[in-house]
Amino acid sequence: MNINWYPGHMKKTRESIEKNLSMVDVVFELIDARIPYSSQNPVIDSIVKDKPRIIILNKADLSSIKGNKIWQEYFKKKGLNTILFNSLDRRGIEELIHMSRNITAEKTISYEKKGIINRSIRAMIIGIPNVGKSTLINNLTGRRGAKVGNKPGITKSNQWIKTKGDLELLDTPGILWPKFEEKRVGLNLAFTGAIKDEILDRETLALKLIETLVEICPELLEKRYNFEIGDSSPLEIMTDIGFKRGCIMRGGEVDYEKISNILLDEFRKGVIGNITLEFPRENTDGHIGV
Ligand SMILES: Nc1nc2c(ncn2[C@@H]2O[C@H](COP(=O)(O)OP(=O)(O)OP(=O)(O)O)[C@@H](O)[C@H]2O)c(=O)[nH]1
Ligand SMILES: [Mg+2]
Repeated sequence: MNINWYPGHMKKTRESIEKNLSMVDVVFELIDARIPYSSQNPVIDSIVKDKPRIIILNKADLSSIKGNKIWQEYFKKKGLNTILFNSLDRRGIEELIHMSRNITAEKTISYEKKGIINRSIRAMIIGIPNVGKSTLINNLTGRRGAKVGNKPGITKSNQWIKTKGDLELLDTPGILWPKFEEKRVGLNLAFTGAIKDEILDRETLALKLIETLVEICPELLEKRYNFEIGDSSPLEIMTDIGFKRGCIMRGGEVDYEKISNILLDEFRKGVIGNITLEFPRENTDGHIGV
């Protein structure tokens, strides 16, 4: 999905998410475990307010184990419920449902006191584009997911889907705008494919990715492409990898477009390794802090 965000659009989006939030018991906030800072909406706290929230560090199958641990701790320390997740895998669902029940227990008890028993927990998924919202909805509902139809007092366009664990999920996720201001954030979003490649031409983007990987995990880059970095510049590295991978044009020059596409694609698929691109400042360890 290609969205151009402008102030009026953000206001409208915010209002529509807030309207939907008022109908749910818990919010599933999806962020990308490779770039937890860059992929979190800048005003998320003011949108969600005190509604119970679970931070889902999605695509945790692509980020590093160390990064996962550090970020999970980071959010926990902020008092937020956080789980590491892979939307493509069904195994995390139980934990998500369990956590949803726990953090909405008080509400459930107050309903039960009023005689309303076996009430489903209602949830909504929010996050920036491409973070995995639809994948999570599909995984939660599975093939048996049946629409439960409109509930009284709910605008017609909203459908609730019954999911595993007796959850009811709003079928339309809230698509939030990403952070824009910081250059590093823009790059991270482009590296992971959250924003379209057009912000930078792919060759420049791939060079920036090499520069970043040399800083964060030079050993993974060397291992994957079987070379030694030494004091090579990103362009020299790209040229080297290009030759190695046979990305050569007629005349013997490296096909930079082709090798750039390969590098970006392999990074996004996790082929280069499990890589977290940013860390909380207190855990930078010489890495990129936010
Ligand atoms: N490896 C991995 N890939 C994932 C995960 N979740 C989603 N994806 C992939 O990420 C891409 C985007 O997933 P979607 O579910 O379409 O994302 P979305 O948030 O619905 O995106 P928009 O509808 O554009 O806002 C797809 O190629 C998914 O297969 C995950 O946990 N791990
Ligand atoms: Mg989607």
